Amino acid sequence: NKVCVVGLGYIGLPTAVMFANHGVKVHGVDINERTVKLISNKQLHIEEEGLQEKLITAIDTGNLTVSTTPEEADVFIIAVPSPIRDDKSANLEYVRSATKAIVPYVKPNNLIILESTVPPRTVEDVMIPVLEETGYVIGEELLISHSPERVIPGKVFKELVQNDRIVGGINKRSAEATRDLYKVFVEGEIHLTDATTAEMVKVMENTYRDINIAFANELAKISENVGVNVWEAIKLANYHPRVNIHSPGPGVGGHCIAVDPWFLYELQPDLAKMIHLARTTNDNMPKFTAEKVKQTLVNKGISHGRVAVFGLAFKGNIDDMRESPSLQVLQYLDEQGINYTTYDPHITENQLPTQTQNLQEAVSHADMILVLTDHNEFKNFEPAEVAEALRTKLILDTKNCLDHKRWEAAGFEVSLLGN
Ligand code: SAJ
Repeated sequence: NKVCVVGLGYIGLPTAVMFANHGVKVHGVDINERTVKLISNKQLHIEEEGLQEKLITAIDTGNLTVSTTPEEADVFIIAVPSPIRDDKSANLEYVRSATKAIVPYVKPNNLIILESTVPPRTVEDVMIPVLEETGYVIGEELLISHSPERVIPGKVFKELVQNDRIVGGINKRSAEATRDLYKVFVEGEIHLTDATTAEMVKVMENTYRDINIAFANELAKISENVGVNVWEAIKLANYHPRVNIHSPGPGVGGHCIAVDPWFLYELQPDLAKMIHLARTTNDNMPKFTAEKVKQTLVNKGISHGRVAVFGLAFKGNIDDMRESPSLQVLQYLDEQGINYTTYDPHITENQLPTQTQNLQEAVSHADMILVLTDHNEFKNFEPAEVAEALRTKLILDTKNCLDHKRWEAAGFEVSLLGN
């Protein structure tokens, strides 16, 4: 078997490397020349635990080659972005163009798998019409399926192996061929269904999480007004065997949870009421957070404060700040006329004018530390190391990730989102 993986991002590259390190010949394709050059030099354009050494092995054994153009193969895996546009409609142009790009290389008996998360019916209505251009009989000569990726950034290699996998074929043969392929490294169960159901399942999973987080955020706001610590309350509620409330926070970022619910809304806006409300609730959290910053400063008699913002990535222990709620919090801080510096040990290139790689510089003359992501580095901080540099020792922990007793011992007044 030879596999051609189209799209070498957060999903495509780990997947390509996994197949290659299980003895499968893999050709990886990306339209970005810089990405291809880096990977062929065994260098990474993304951060993921374990990826570096696995990439080195994959290239050194000769099992993984990369270029900007597809090659003939037995299996094609498409793992390209499927974002939303400004008007929240699904942008399927990458899926369409990746499918078009493989058309000249496809041969009878090939299997084509879409891994990108897409609105239900995309395989049937977008991919199949493009693949019909090959002239091969769909479902007979060409097998097609959707096997949505379900791995979480930061734990990709563990989850690629251990998670159950959903495989939706356009027919039984397609589903079974896809299952046989992933069996090479998947230890979780592989569940077979049809392509449209698989698309629906994936979007449902992320929407479930979005709605649950929105619920937690609503509880956080209510708790603030009734004098309850929402974190304590959620922890206690979750001791119930049938309750699993997620955590509140400064917003929902990333390219999945904040995107996929819009796919369902676009399909059925009149029916997707709860989905829409949850999405807008979560989208309002950066504003709520910035207002809380302002209020906390005002309560201390500080009208034009300076804030040291800790965390730009969209969540803890990753290097990805695309669609990060932190960026929106900064925008609202600007609107409130609050000065800030930003510090994130995982974003090693300065991408913002306010960004510094120097912790002391970040906290120097600040009136507050605002924690927006739960990086391990923040949890392990020694408060005494920074305490002297601040003008006012306030800390607002929006992720409830710090050891508050230690910070209080160093003279800090600690506030929480949802308390
Ligand atoms: N967040 C909260 N509260 C929580 C959990 C998360 O505010 O209780 C925030 C995070 O801080 C972050 C955002 O939500 O800003 C999204 O983070 P996440 O950890 O929930 O999810 P992603 O986007 O990294 O990955 C999700 C996963 N989906 C599910 O857990 C159902 C992953 O398994 C998917 O593969 C991935 O989306 C994807 O690619 O679709």
